Amino acid sequence: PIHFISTIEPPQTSHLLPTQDELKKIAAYKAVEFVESGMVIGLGTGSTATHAVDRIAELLHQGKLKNIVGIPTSKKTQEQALSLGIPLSDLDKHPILDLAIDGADEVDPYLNLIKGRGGSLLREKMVESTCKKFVVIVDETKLVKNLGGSGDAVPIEVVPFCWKFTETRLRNLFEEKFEVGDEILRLPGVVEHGMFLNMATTVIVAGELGVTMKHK
Ligand code: ABF
Repeated sequence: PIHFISTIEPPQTSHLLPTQDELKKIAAYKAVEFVESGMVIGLGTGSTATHAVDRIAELLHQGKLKNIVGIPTSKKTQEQALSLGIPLSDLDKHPILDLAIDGADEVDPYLNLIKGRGGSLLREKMVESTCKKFVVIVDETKLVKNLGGSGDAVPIEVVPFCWKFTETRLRNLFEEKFEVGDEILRLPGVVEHGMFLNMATTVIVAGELGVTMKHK
């Protein structure tokens, strides 16, 4: 069951209508309220997650958070976190995370996600499949009734070797069946797909009228 909590906080912005980036920042800041001192945190990737990384660093420098360890989900996030002085580690040393915060491309009513259109996907799935809480942060444009509802493709990561051949096999598979899930993964050459099913524990949605949290 999904529990909805409307926090009924209008976005705090300088002008009447918040920009999309301001909405992303609002969702990110709200998610960082879940971070506690001593936690091992998955640091997401993308234009929304970047605000969360900034905020974590800010709270660390203010002394409001202590002993945080971050596991970055991409090289880009790793560089950002390092430049901000967030201590980093990896899954070898920390196989279970307390929390991960990341954006998404689509969120359905059951908190299933499509991710990876920003380019990052495999590392995200590795990190976010082993955390106790996975908080997803989006602006309201990411909400869909059904995954794929935005009309954009599901990202699939493949190995570079003969990738066009793999692409053709994938297209044939999609033609044969309407619903393709982990079958994709059985195709040689495929590394991972961007459907994150049953992984998010909380989704924070920032919209023009306020912030909504959905918990699983
Ligand atoms: C990454 O960020 C990707 O999985 C997803 O494609 C994207 C969402 O990006 P943004 O927050 O920039 O819309 O986590």
